[in-house]
Amino acid sequence: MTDYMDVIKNAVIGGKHGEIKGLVQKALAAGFDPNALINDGLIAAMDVVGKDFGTGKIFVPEMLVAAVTMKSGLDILKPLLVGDQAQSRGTVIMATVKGDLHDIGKNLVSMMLEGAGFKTIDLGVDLSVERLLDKVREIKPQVVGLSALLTTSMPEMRRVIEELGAQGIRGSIKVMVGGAPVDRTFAAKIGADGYGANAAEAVELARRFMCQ
Ligand code: B1M
Repeated sequence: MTDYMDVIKNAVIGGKHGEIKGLVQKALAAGFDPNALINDGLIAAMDVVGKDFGTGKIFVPEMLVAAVTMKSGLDILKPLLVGDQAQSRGTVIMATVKGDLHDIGKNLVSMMLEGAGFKTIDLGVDLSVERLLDKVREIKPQVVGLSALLTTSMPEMRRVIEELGAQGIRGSIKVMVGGAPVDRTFAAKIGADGYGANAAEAVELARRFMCQ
């Protein structure tokens, strides 16, 4: 039997954009679990890509093609993760903070939240504090989820939390943060309500917020 997990991982690493959708479809037909394909195939591949970029083995164009390839793979898996939203568990606003264009992790968290029954409004990347605050006032979500992949964009998370406080709306909103350089200590230091190491933890956190 073909080990589609390895084939898919290598396809993302190699930026085989034209092949990935077919490979994911074949893996599903062969009985591979969608969540495993995401975690052990697509995400595992991006870890390798990140390391190769860090060591200078590859450069931004290769990293970009790998990201596009991963997104195409996710497109096939997304409908399988999104569940019944007839009864919304609550509203979550998701965004990647100002100065940061990385959106794969944030998209994954949004997908999993939707799958868990949350109404999820994804505001995209490079989101300014001002625009986010406007949206919070308009939508009145229970949870704001912030993603950052760059150490240089992490301080924007603190700015969002401070501004929510300055506008007098911090008390009615839970803020969760995540992204590769973020950790629990940083989350506590900036006054976030919680930190998710991955999409599953983010969903768990959002569920807990709804019970508080
Ligand atoms: Co960039 N990049 N990148 N990049 N990139 C990193 C982050 C880097 C670590 C690579 C490296 O050096 N090894 C490095 C950052 C170093 C640092 O800050 N210390 C880096 C750099 C330097 C850059 C540029 C500056 C490169 C340049 O131009 N010279 C540039 C910056 C652009 C900008 O943002 N202003 C840049 C650009 C890019 C691309 C555009 C080419 C592309 C992004 C494409 C896209 O997202 N549409 C890209 C990519 C693909 C990466 C790596 C390789 C992969 C990121 C990824 O998608 N991972 C990355 C290296 C790495 O992280 N290993 C790297 C897969 C994804 C599923 O994981 O996003 O961590 P992740 O999300 C996880 C968890 O973190 C968590 O759940 C997700 C699922 O498990 N999570 C949350 C995420 N958000 C959450 C929110 C939550 C809870 C959990 O609650 C709200």
